[in-house]
Amino acid sequence: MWDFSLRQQGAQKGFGKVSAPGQKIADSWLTHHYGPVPRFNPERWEFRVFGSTAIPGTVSFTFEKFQSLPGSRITADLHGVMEWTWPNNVWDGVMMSTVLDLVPPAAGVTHVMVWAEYGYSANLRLSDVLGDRAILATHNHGEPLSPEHGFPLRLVVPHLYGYKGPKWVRGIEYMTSDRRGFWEERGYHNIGEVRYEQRYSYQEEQGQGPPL
Ligand SMILES: Nc1nc2c(c(=O)[nH]1)N[C@H]1C(S)=C(S)[C@@H](COP(=O)(O)O)O[C@H]1N2
Ligand SMILES: [Mo]
Repeated sequence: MWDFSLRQQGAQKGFGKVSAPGQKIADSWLTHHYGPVPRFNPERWEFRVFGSTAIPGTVSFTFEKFQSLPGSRITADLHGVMEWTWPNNVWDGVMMSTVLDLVPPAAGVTHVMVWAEYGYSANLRLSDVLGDRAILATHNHGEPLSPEHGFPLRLVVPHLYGYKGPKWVRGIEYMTSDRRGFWEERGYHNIGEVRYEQRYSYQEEQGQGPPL
């Protein structure tokens, strides 16, 4: 449940209230990830869309090309599964739906795997990344992401816990069935929806994830 004192503290800082069950407002923007922070190499960097694309083949974007895609902005809280919330982030970047329009998935696609540096991955239902639900963010509050927060590109999916949003994103795989990503294989909920507090894989009900 909400910790009222922390919520008040957040409100005094102008953060407003936490709109998610079981979360507390953090005092600062924590960093949370497994492994080292990768270095960005603009010559080598590419963003690949592959798997079950409508037109077979991989589509690759350089960073320059990616930056020239139509941009969008959303404002949203970032909810860590470990119960902290960093509220009211303004994210600029490219909507996942923009990428899906540019590189249409094949008819049978139901899920995507978002891939990051060093093999980190997160699986998402296609429905979780449509419309304005998911943004491939390059900026936070108008500033380029810092290296530890995912520069040059991270996925933000506000209605899902933070582990569903890879930092240092390098590609998207279109999938015709579900497959677990990095944390989803290691005890975290396959769907991870914040409003239902879907934190751990033991909470999964029949049909919410592939067998562990
Ligand atoms: N590549 C990568 N992205 C990642 C992670 C990770 O381990 N590796 N951790 C996730 C988790 S668990 C959270 S809560 C958020 C935290 O984002 P932040 O460090 O910017 O607060 O990043 C997510 N993105
Ligand atoms: Mo997290």
